[in-house]
Amino acid sequence: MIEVVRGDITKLDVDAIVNAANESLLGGGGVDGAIHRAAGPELLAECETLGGAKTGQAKRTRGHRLPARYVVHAVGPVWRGGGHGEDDLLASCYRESLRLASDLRSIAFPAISTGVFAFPIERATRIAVREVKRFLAAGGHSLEKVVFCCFSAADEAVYRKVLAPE
Ligand code: AR6
Repeated sequence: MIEVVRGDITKLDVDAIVNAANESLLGGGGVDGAIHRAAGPELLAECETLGGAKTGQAKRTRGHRLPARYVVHAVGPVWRGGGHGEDDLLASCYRESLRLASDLRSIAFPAISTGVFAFPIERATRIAVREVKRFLAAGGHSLEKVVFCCFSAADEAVYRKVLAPE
């Protein structure tokens, strides 16, 4: 049910991909830039109707020119040392994204906040894995597959380590 893949999330044939966005929801660099480039200008036009989102929140749009039917735009926290609610805000991103995809069968996540926003990768991965496992176990959704899409081999190794049975 949980898979780890390495590559470009914009290429994945899943019902929804999650975007690591910022509060404007109007695009940026990193995975956000890649998703907007691949989805086409129709995605930005739809995002302009959303009125942004607060850190820890998520909003859903269509996928436009992406293989994925939907994009869930989640706003992760900027890492400020760990004492500013970063863990809870990141956990909230995963929960909100999963809730917005609970009518779908498959969703793929990037490593939210671990790029430009500088959240430590292993700490972020433990939160991501915990929230996904809890959500899947709680039921009340139609998800059959959750993909963690890693951009680097180093990130992939962290996900595989965190997901490995004890
Ligand atoms: N597919 C999968 N993962 C990717 C891709 C891709 N095509 N491109 C980058 N990554 P970041 P953040 C990985 O910086 O830290 C933007 O400007 C990347 O290697 O994209 O949440 C937004 O607009 C890293 O592992 O997101 C915000 O302002 C992960 O995606 C801000 O950056 C997240 O890195 C958000 O920062």
